[in-house]
Formats: sequence, C-alpha cells, structure tokens
Amino acid sequence: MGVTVSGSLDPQGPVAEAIADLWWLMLALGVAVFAVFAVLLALALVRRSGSGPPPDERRHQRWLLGWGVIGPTVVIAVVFVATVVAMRAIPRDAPPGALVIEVTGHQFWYEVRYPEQQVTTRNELHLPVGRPVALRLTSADVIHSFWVPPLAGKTDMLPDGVNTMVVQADEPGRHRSRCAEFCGLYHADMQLTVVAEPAAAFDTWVEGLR
Ligand SMILES: [Cu+2]
Repeated sequence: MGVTVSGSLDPQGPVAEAIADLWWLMLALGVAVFAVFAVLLALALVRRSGSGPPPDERRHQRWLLGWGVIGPTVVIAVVFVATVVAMRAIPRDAPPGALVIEVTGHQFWYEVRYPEQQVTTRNELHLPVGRPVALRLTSADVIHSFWVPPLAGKTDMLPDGVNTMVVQADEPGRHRSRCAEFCGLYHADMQLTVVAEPAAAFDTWVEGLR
C-alpha cells in the first residue's frame, strides 16, 4: 500500500465528500456564469460593429435587471444554501463511540497520542476505517494548521486551546498531510503520514506499539 497523493477532490470520508460536492457545484456555477457572459459579450461586440436599429431603452433595462441583478442573486443564494448544507454535514462534536486522538503540533513535528490505548507516535496517525474519530488538535509552541485533504478541511492547532475535528475514513489508504500554516524555518518539513486501516489492522498496530 503506497502513499496515495489524494487531494480534496478524491474524498475518502463523509466530511471531505461534503466539501468536494460544494466545490464541484461552485465550479459548475462559475463555468456557467462565465459561459453566459462570454456569449453576451460576443453578441454585444457583433452588434456594435453592425448598423442595426437604435437601441431600445426599456429592453436594455430589462436585461440589466435580469442578468445584472436577478441572475447573480440566484447564483449567490444557491451557493449560500449549499454552503450551509455542507457546514451542517460537518460534525462539531464527537459522536458517541468516537475514537479520541490527541494531536499536538510542535516546531516541526506532530505528536500523536491515543489516550484510550495509551500509546504515542510521532508524525504518524493511524485511523480505523469506518469509525468516527475525534481529533483534539492543539500546539506546544506556535500556530500550526492540521490538514488531511482527502478527509477534511483545515483546522488550526492553537497553543492556547484545543480544537476538535471529527473525521471518518471510509476507505483504507495512506495519505500525506502537511502543516498548512507557516510556522517557522522548517515548516515545509512538517509532515504527517495518515494511515487509514481496517479495525483489526489498527488493533494489531496498537498491540505492536505496546
Ligand atoms: Cu507547522
């Protein structure tokens, strides 16, 4: 099982799926808006070069109202509703039965603690597939940002508090994660390997560490 270079658009869990769906919707709307305006611009240029009848003021105003006001309002309303739906799909608190993992950012490495299993690792995070995981994110020094694109969006790791991120991996796989907030000279070296594996393999891994 090699390291997959999966990104946000290759979602491996429900949270990343909600974010990817929103991204595709915004891309589709953006392309549609661009296409409409490209056609209108081309039409305007063609008409200007011809010698047609004088412009009709009222028709102009209707076009302005339709394409300039109502169109953008509809597009923004659709994006707004879709964003709220996506945000609601991202759990804020750990559901019952979630595995708790404490991840602490250091300059320039990750400390990963499994309080229930009483094991600690460095720069390696293992997740059992199909089980919600509550990541308790914090920092020992400066602000870092935790980001595993195929699983979820970014969450800050702050020195003065704990941010909880709930993720779930639906497929086994290895993912590379990088600190997403410039945190000092060796920021680019701050990498974490995330291994999503079947529950049995996860248990075996924990036993091996003990
Ligand atoms: Cu960092």
